[in-house]
Amino acid sequence: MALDTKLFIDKLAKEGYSHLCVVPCSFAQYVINEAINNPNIEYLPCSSEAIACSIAAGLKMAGKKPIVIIQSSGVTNMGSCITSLLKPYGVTFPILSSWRTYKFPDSEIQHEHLATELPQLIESYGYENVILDNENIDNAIEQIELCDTTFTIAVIKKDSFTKVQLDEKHKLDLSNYTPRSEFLIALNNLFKNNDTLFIGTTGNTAREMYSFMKDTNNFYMAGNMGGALSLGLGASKAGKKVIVCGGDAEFVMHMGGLVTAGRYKDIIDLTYILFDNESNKSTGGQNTYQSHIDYIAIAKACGFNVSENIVYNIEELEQKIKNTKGLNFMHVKCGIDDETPRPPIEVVKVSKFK
Ligand SMILES: Cc1ncc(C[n+]2csc(CCOP(=O)(O)OP(=O)(O)O)c2C)c(N)n1
Repeated sequence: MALDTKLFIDKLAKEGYSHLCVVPCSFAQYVINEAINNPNIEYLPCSSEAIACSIAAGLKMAGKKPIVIIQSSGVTNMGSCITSLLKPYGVTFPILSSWRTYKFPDSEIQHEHLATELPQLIESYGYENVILDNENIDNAIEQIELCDTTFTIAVIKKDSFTKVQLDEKHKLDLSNYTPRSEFLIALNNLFKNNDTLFIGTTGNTAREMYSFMKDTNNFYMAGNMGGALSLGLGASKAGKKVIVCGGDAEFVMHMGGLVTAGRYKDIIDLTYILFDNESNKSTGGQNTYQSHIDYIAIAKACGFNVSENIVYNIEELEQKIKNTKGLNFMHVKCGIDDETPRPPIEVVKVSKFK
């Protein structure tokens, strides 16, 4: 059984819920689609769960009725906001978290811990947890009302909502951009059997690297979304030449890492290639709604050497990536490839870089 997603959002809007502050999770894909489609509730995309939580607190404290929707891995990111703002100030609003499962030897090892420990984590914050009723919509709404007034987090199980497609007007058209696979193949050819360390970020970048960069020295970071640049900084401070292949949603999650990296710009060999497909491909293709930001200007302001122009084709990337030194940033616009398989657990679970 699954809840009727359109009815669910309609009922939330009727109860006066005004904003959905979201970091996407594939479990909530259809709720997100309907929130974007439905003009009676505002979809508020957030670059991290910590940010979603603080925005919702601000909305609630100013008289609105927000709801936060996130993935279980993001409950960790919200810890500071929960323990040092929501709890001490007595601010409540519904937080709906997916509950990602894990079964060995699935390579989504980022979910292994919370697959069993999520309730304990929530309880350690001083919150109750309830499993969102996915059979009775009125019960589900009642549970959300409870979360609005008490310290309770509602946990969403897989397949809890019926399918809803995005309305045509909200769909992205990336057909004019070169697919990311072609850029990755070019990198593979350039860095074949070279000891440059490639770090692939959570989301589809790492997955696609596994299919299209078979001959390079790759580390596939399945979780720790937003941490790739800083992981690369650590490795480059330890003497490695590093290229991070990132995504536009991953890039903004812990953007403070740019400030730290910039401090070491003269003594490291680190390049961040932002593969910007304007979407969260791996959680259902939701628009990241980041077209208002100038990635190149941000990196430049933090001390990175930047290619002043956005890269649209393979030749431009090849030219710019050759002989890079120091701290560099490239903004590559790319299209969407078909789904590729996840790297298997034995290539993901590596505790030391080659
Ligand atoms: C802390 C945290 N929040 C949310 C997620 C869920 N998540 C996994 S990948 C992803 C989006 C990645 O998008 P992007 O970086 O643009 O890469 P793409 O998949 O488009 O290649 C999200 C939101 C997560 N893994 N961790």
